[in-house]
Amino acid sequence: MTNQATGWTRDAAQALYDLPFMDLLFKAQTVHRENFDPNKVQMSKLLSIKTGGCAEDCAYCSQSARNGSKLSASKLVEVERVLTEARKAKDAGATRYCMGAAWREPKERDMDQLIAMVEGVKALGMESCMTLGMLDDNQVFRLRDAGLDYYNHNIDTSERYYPEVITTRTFADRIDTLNRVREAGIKVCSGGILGMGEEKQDRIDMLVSLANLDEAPDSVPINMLMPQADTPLADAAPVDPIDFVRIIAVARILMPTSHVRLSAGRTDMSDETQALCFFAGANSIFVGDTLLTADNPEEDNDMALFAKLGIKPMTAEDHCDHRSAPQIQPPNLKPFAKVEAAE
Ligand code: SAM
Ligand code: DTB
Ligand code: SF4
Repeated sequence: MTNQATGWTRDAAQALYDLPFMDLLFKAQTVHRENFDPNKVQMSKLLSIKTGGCAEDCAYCSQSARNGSKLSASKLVEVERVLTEARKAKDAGATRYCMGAAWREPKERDMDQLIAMVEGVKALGMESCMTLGMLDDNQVFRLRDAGLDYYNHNIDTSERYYPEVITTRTFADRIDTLNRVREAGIKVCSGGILGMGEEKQDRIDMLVSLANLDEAPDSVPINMLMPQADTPLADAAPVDPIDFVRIIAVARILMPTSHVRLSAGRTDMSDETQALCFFAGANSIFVGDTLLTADNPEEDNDMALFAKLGIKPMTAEDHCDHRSAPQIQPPNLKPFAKVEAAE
């Protein structure tokens, strides 16, 4: 089953966003329960396989050589080290291993090593994901033939706001790579970042663009900007947590069968904000104390939060079956007004 393009309009998405918070969350949770087990969250682990020295100028990124960041450029990590880390992630419960490189696009000389990484991760029984920048057809086919499950390539923001954030490649370039990946049969992971100075409308437009791709992405990471020293967005104003939860809820409603990932920025979120994000339909996180270069909550903290909320990690089998998840109904799903009328 595919995620059919939905034809969502900006007005319809905005009307959802502007609902009273309780109504929006009720709707999002209802859609969530129709498509997923609401008490399960998928866990992915990230590894930076090539850090720093990137030729692109993404204003949020610590790895751009153009941002004057002090992060030094590394070489592509050895396959064996990647697989050692992947084994540890699997033992800690992660079902997907995501390998990220600070590149505009991969070079031909790196392809054999990348393919060995995908094959090695697959051999461990984990899903594989890569985020390597733009890909041409030949690279897409080689990665697909190696067994790559997901490719992450974020649109990051609305088409309107995009040039304020990145000038070295266009919004259309990003969509081209996403289409190439999907047409080759690799699952698409695409989302964006809140907190880069964009307007509310840009956040909504970003979700509408994602929902209206030829197929909605299988996985939608929503990142809260983690301001990085020496970047143009180092002093960006924080995102209001309620606005963040609203975007998660709208993402869930616009893309009912996609995994919505509560991604970067959880170190600055309270347990309560994260719980609201899960209630609004987020059902995936990155685990482990480091993302690519930035901090992420310690594993113990995440497991304590899951225990408090009665959330269980999604297993590999759950992941395959998510679209036939039982439609679990909570008690008292009646709207408040009806409960009152009955008294
Ligand atoms: N170089 C590749 C690319 O940009 O496609 C892959 C790695 S890149 C770091 C992956 C994504 O991480 C970006 O598209 C962005 O959405 C997110 N990201 C990067 N830095 C971030 C930050 N400081 N805060 C929040 N999200 C960030
Ligand atoms: C995504 O949307 N977020 C992840 C993943 N895809 C590759 C990356 C977040 C990076 C946060 C900043 C850092 O670790 O450097
Ligand atoms: Fe490079 Fe990716 Fe960072 Fe942009 S987000 S500067 S492409 S590593």
